[in-house]
Amino acid sequence: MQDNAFTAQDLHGKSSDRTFAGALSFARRPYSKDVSKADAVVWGIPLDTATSNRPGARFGPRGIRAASAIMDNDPQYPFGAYIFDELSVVDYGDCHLGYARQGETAQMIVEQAEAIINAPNAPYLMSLGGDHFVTGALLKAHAAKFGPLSLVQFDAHQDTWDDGGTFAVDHGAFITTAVREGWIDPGKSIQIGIRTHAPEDFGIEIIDGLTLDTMDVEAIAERIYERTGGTNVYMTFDIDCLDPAYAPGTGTPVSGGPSTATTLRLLRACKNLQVVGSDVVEVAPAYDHAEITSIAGSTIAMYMLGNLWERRRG
Ligand SMILES: [Mn+2]
Repeated sequence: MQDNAFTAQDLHGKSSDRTFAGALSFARRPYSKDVSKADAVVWGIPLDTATSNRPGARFGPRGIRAASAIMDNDPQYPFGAYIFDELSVVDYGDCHLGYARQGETAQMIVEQAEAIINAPNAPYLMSLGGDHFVTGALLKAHAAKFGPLSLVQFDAHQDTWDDGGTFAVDHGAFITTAVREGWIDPGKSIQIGIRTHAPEDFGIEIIDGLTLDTMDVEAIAERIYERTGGTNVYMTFDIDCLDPAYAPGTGTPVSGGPSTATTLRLLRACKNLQVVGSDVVEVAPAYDHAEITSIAGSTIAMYMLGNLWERRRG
């Protein structure tokens, strides 16, 4: 049947939707607010009012979903299997936000995220931004459940700017808040691809963009495993980690980042991390060309689910 996003009878399996047609959800997974049978939940957070430069990431979830349509009907590369036959995934739709109520934004995200991850079956939550501020709220929700998290952050930016002592609605300051509030353990956290300077690093390890370019993927992964030491990891992927050649459609692009291929190899090398939640943020389709960035974002998101599928089947 057409339109698997709302006609599916089961959370598993593939759709028969043509790539160019049908109702869009992430990889044609069924839309549902019932997560009780889901191993993983995909959720959009269409917010871009925390951006310091170009807005537009509020259209990120829509762009990623559209680009993910092609990922459904064939086995997912490079996993060599149809991962959704075993991994049950629902698309929960988008976070409800009041764009004019900035002061309530964080709490709205936190409460809705908690409703998902604290369901009795404890589904894995993969969120689609939105600007990077959403990750602050997601860290708060996950830390309330799992305790202080080891953060693995792919990004051109440290996001450690002054938050003014509050949980500021700022996509460049949420790390400051997360460290102060104890949502992340900076001693077990690592940032990959950084190529800007912020005044603070809070002791978080950094593999900067130019250094990354000299390292092989296995060596980078080893540093990530050593740093996180088998603890609960939250993985956040700011699409501006990629070089603008591979991800032009984002709000704050910075030259000198890795290619999509290198990044995907790195994500595969990280498959044994104990990732308890993840997100892909800062995809801004208005600046994109030929869906380059949305395709990259949807592929990174699919790798996150593929790694989860592989980890769960042992
Ligand atoms: Mn960034």
